Parts: sequence; C-alpha cells; structure tokens
Amino acid sequence: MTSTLLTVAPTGAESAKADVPALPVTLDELVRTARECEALGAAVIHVHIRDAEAQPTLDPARLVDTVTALRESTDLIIQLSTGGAVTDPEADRLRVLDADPDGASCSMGTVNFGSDVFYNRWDFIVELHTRMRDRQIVPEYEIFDLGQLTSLARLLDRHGLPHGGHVHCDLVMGVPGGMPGTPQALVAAVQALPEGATFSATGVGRSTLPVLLAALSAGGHLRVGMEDTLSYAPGEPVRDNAQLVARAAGLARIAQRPPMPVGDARAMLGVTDRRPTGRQVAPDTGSGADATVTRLGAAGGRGGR
Ligand code: KMH
Ligand code: ZN
Repeated sequence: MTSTLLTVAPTGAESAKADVPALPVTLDELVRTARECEALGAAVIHVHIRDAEAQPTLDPARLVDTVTALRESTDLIIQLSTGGAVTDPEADRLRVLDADPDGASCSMGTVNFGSDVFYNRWDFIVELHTRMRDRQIVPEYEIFDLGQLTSLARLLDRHGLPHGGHVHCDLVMGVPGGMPGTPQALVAAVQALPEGATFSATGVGRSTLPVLLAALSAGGHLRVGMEDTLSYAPGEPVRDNAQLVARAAGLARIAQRPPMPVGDARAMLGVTDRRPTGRQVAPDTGSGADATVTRLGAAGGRGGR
C-alpha cells in the first residue's frame, strides 16, 4: 500500500500569539507539539521560531537550540524555514543552514504575500540550493505559483540535483498573490513538476480542505498546520496542530494511503541521518519506494530527474 508523507507546519511567521493563543511559540510548546504530531503520523516538521516576545526570529543560537531539542525528543525530519518572515534579510535566511537541520525550505520565486512581498531573487535561490547541497541538507522547494516550477526546472538544469538526489516540492496554494487553492491549479502544478519529483500540498485558509483532498486524489503528500490554517471549520478555531494532523491522517487512511513512517520518509527524501546513534533506525523498506509519486501519478523511484 502506498503511504502519505505528513508534514506539520505548526507556527509560521505571520500569526500573533496574542491573536492565536494555541500557536506554539516557545521551545517547550514546539517540542510538545512535535511529539503529539509525530504520534499521530507526521514525519516532517517545518519550523519557524519565535523570540522571547513571541516575535518571528532567525536568531542562530535559538535555531541551534531548537534543532537540538527536536532531535533529542523526536525522530521527525527537521526542516527549518529559510523563508522566515517577509522582512528577514537574505543573509539571515542563508545563515539558518548553520543550525544543521535535516532539511530546509527553498522558495522558488518572489510572490505577493497579501499586501507584503516575499522576495526570492534568482541569485539568492541559487545560493540557497548550492549551500544546502554542500552541507548535505535536503531542500523542499516551496512553490507559490505555477511559473516557479519553470524556475525550478531551470535551477536543476543549470545547477544540478539537490543533496540526496531526489526532488520534493511543496505546493503552497491560496496565498493572496499566488496560485489559487483549487483542484484545477493543483493539477496544472502537478503536470509541471520535474520528472520523478514528489510533492506535498497545503492550502492556506479556506483552501485547506479542497487542496488536501485534491492532493490525496492526485497521489500527493500533505502539509498541514497552524502556519497555514487557523479555522478547523467555519466559525471554529483550530484547537491545536494535533487536530489538523489527526484530520489529515484520517483522510489519508480513508484514501488508503496511511501516514508514511518516518524511516520511509527519510529514505524517500534522501535525508542524511543526523540523529544521535541510539535513535537511528533502519527504514521499513516495505512501503517507502512505492510512496514516491511521479508527476503523472504513477509509482516511481527516488531517481529525480
Ligand atoms: N513566512 C513566509 C513569508 C518558508 O517557510 O520557507 C515564507 C514561508 C516560506 O513561510
Ligand atoms: Zn514556512
């Protein structure tokens, strides 16, 4: 049976703790969230951190402490955000890699972000992609709009495959300024993925469920969490990240593609194991390979392009 990679994005950089009390912003809250979500089937955690005032930060020491704490407390694949907040300078975003995460996001283009602009210059993208490979960090290419997949093809063509040899994208849909969170947009994006790539999808706000269901039916993987979704249903605020992971895991099971074990996720994404020796476990080779979904929805291997 094929399986579904579940990523949790618990915090983000856009919501204020004062407005969303359930948002995990301290290290303790983040670790507790990570453990709960792992128990429910998440294999990857996409991490944004906050400072002592709960404001978004890319502080290097805090990032190191966060990676260390998550690695000691869970087996999750730790993916740090290099996107940060829209105001973060490029140098700070590149320095995120110094915290030695398993993976990191690599956004594939500039996009309007509500009334802000999320800047991702071509030269910055190339630098991020190259530094990640040099440091054996697996990228997740964040795709906010269709043309960014053309940029990804250009990046791989000119600068080669990432560390691990496998290309994994996350379609971030429904951002005001990016592609809409619709099945039609998802299908268009899936058709434009590089050959052999896998994809996750996340729909922001009201597009959460349509994107989740479309991604499952198109053979994709899922990202959920309070970075993207604050309402569980109309008029019903999300209780916590675990609630969103539990819903995604349940729908994945209904689709007969249950949550992917973390060992299989590590194998699929080509993650270098940085866990302390005692925590390292061999992947369950029974379901990892056939969980890879090509852009046409057929089964495929890890080869990338
Ligand atoms: N907070 C957004 C401006 C990423 O994590 O790499 C960017 C973002 C993407 O969330
Ligand atoms: Zn993010």
